[in-house]
Amino acid sequence: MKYLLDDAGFPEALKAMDEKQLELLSYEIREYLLNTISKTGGHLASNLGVVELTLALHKVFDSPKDKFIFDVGHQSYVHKILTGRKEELKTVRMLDGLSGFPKRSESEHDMFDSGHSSTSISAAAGYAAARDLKGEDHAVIAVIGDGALTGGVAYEALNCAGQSKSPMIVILNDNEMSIGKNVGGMSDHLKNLRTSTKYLDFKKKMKTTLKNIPKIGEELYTSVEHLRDSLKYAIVDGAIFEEMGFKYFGPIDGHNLHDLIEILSLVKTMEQPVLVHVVTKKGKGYRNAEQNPDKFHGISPFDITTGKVLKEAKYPSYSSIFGKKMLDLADKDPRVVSISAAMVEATGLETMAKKYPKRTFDVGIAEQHAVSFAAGLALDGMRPVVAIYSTFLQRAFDEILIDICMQNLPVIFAIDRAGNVGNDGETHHGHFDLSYLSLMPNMTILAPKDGRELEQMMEFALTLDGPCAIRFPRGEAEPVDVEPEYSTAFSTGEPQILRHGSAVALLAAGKMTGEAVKAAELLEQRGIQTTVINARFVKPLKEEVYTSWLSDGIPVVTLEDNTEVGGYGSLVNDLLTKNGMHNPFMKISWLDEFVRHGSTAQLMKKYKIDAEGIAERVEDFLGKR
Ligand SMILES: Cc1ncc(C[n+]2csc(CCOP(=O)(O)OP(=O)(O)O)c2C)c(N)n1
Repeated sequence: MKYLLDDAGFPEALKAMDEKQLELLSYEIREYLLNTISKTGGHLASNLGVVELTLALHKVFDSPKDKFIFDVGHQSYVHKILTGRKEELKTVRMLDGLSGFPKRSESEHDMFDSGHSSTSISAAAGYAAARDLKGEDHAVIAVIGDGALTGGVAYEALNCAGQSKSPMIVILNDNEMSIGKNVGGMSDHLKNLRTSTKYLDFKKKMKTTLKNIPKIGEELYTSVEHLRDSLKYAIVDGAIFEEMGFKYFGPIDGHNLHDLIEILSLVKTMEQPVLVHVVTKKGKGYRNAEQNPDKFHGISPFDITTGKVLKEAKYPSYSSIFGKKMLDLADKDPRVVSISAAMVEATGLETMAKKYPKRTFDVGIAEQHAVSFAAGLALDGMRPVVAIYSTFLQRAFDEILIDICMQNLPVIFAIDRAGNVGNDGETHHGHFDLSYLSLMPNMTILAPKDGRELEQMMEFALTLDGPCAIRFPRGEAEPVDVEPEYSTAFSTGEPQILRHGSAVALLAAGKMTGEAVKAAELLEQRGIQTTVINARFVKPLKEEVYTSWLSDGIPVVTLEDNTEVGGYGSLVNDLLTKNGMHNPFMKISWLDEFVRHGSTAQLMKKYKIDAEGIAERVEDFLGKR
């Protein structure tokens, strides 16, 4: 059987297709997405929701001349399919395969490398301004979800872009969901727009609105008048977007190709900023995803019939251990509150949210607000725990530095997905937190070697009077069951010796402790006696302990799941230098570059920071190979 989707000529081939064919194509795309993503894993529900929207965009506009910018970019798989990457989608998020996000290096149809939320309107405004300066003529379209619209930067962009009067189109893809249920006042506003029964008569409304558009209003009105009976949209007075300078059109049924094509054809001709409010269903067409859109937002390979993930976990995840411990801490201490930026479930906080809904805050995709909000809570006696992924916390650098650290406030940062995250790739690796946090005065940074230590660290963090970050990796918390040879109770800055050997000392932060123990065993087999130190604290480092343990000049190798600039290794090296110690020194970490996607195991092997790679590099370092 010949499938429309097998046509090699997309996106041009869409131009000749009628609505019936496009409809058929939408079924084929959904089937292809489901079959493919169930095997590769990836962002399924968001892509199922934008099939008709993406088809309509490519039908009406001319990519790459017209520029599509997908916010976050996790919903760009359909765009990839329609721009010559259908077969390659089978490699999505795999080592050397397609990225799970738009990538300019991948296709001329990808206009902006994304992954972090809420930036599409800014980027589109930039493209539009450049176009105007160059006197060119093409459309610029930002596709942004209602979840992404909770991020402050989107409002900064609307604020400027609306005033600029430069033509651009914002498609607001409203499915009522962020990863979980969307939150906040804007979400309520969108709901009002969706459910408003006060749509004015289309003809009257169209007439006044379109005629008011300078220069072309009269003409435009005439040209679209014939649409009046078929269009199901209204132009709603008072929509916040209108106030900000965008002509608002909506709500439009985002699964109705006919309506989508009509509205996009109309706004294509408009010479001003326009916002089209499109209503879609996340997970559309696959019952399991429609019913559990949060679970199918980003999912590992799964069984299509049952919707169950194929790979079973051996150990509990760090997130679940964190979430459980939070409940325990909240039970014991009424001052404990938690804050998440649109990631309540993903960070493990849903159990606390159920039991203590008033003490669990979901602020939307608003990392900066989350941090300053925590400052206020801490100043008035609460003990906030801010649970944010390492990569997204980057957004709040200034708030952590000035609002929290400068005021020395007892806020705990639970930094999930610290270090390499694997298949989500460049934009999502948490390779930078040890670097950006270690430069902040007053900050204590902890990195647990396993789940049990994470719990101990959470208890310890609550005893501190100032800011504290606990960074832990994505995935399962494999226990590091080694009885320490020398261990003190938790005391600020003190590491722990797990194993003694005279040839080399491996100083490991967090999850790298497990790799260090395994590497030490390999080295032992090759006749190299190895000391393994579990740093526990990345900052501060207790100088007297480090200097006394390393005073015999033993070669030092630091290990961290962080970039090489400014993390644990840099701090240890500074400590040695400051104390006039000349131990031979080597740092093992991620390199000073953006690391692409692949499984974490593959990437660690490639960069030689898994146990085998470490053992090899240590042998080379000691001149033993
Ligand atoms: C700065 C930042 N914080 C958090 C995230 C994690 N994240 C990815 S998609 C998403 C929800 C986006 O919701 P929406 O824009 O409505 O898109 P949908 O998936 O519902 O289509 C979140 C919170 C992110 N990508 N960037």
